Amino acid sequence: MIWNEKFETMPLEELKNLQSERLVSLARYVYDNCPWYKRKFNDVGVGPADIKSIDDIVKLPFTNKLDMRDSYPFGLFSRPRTDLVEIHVSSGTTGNPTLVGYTRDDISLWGEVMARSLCCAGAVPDDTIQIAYGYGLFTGGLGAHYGAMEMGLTIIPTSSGQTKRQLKIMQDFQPRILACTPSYCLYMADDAREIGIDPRTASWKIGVFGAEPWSESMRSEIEQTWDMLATDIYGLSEIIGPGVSQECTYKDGLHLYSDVFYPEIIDPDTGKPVPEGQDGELVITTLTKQGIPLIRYRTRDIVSLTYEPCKCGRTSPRTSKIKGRTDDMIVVRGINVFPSQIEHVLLGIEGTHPHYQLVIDRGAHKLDSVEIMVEVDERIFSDEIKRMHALEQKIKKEIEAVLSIGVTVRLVEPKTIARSEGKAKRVIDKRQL
Ligand code: DLL
Repeated sequence: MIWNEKFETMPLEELKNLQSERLVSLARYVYDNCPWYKRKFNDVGVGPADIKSIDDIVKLPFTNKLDMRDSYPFGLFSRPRTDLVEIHVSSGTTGNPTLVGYTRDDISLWGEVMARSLCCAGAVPDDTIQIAYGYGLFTGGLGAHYGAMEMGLTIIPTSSGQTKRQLKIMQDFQPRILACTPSYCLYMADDAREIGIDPRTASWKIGVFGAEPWSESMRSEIEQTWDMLATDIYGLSEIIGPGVSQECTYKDGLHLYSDVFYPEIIDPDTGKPVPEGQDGELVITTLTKQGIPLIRYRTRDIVSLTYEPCKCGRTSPRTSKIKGRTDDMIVVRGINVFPSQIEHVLLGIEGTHPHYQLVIDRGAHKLDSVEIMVEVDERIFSDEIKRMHALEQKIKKEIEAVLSIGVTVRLVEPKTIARSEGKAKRVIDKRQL
């Protein structure tokens, strides 16, 4: 399969009927097969018979990451462990990790939505894809792999890391598609130059980048550096992995496969829906998954959603790029700070790189301090102190204007900030909150 024309271009009214049918079966399925859901439904006094259409979804309770951790390992599953053919784990900072498992049909679904995504990004069956997302418990590598298999691409499963080898493989086999985190893609440009490769001559012409937040400015930087089309892919392990939504070549929002993943956008504080086009927390119900179906799962990711038709002809609703998280947002001296705001400023300043790290600390006077380490060009770093100081002040002034809090800026040499071959670590919070 290359894409699913029937479901991806279905008139909205028909789509709604399909979603309704699927929700009715889902409510019955989890109630009958997962004691955890039965209890949860009973607690709020709702049963499968109350669910007659997709509009009834609001009667059902939300689920969240804590529910998954508390029922670790298999409490939220609707199928016995013996029906699962694969298990993945999403890393967490505290407590139990989040375990997800797939039946054979779930893996087929994953392959299909990832194939839809690769096609949406512009891949064609004759293409070769280099998959530099990590393979293993992380869902990035294998998810992209199943989609590429489904679509019939030639796969180079390099996984993440060993950058020089990635570059050699790119030069030798000339893949047109690259799948990895956006920060790793930029990181590879440094190594390319170091070994004498001009990134603009690389064979990669389409990037399928996700797993971490990245801004429009970072997109331009990647596109200019590598002379490629950089598209955004979104997903999360709990729902399926990568392949929940993906940008088409118009790059005007991410097409969310709502025939299988039903989206709602809510106000994170009240749980109530927000009007179309407004920012809120993305909540997803997996309409057809078998192993660990999730009902109204709170992703904590902030987006807006539109049902306006797209120029590409797909009717699926589109989300904005992920604008932040309800939980990763850092609050400093009472002000909400999103790392993406800082990235945006840096990308607009000549000589700086989007490699940065925020270090937040709480001093003796109980005042939070924010230090921003920013990598700058070699050329600037070896310049006179006076010029470096001026650049530091410029960055400081611009960031303070955007964040409305005082910060210190420290310029550091290229490659000072620890690189990740997976998701970039942007914030070090030393406060004991
Ligand atoms: O990151 C799945 C994935 C792999 C998506 C490869 C795309 C590509 P988790 O490790 O469970 O799964 O992390 C999910 O990462 O809730 C978002 O906060 C963040 N995230 C994923 N994609 C994007 C994106 C994978 N395109 C969490 N933009 C999600 C911003 C993203 N954030």
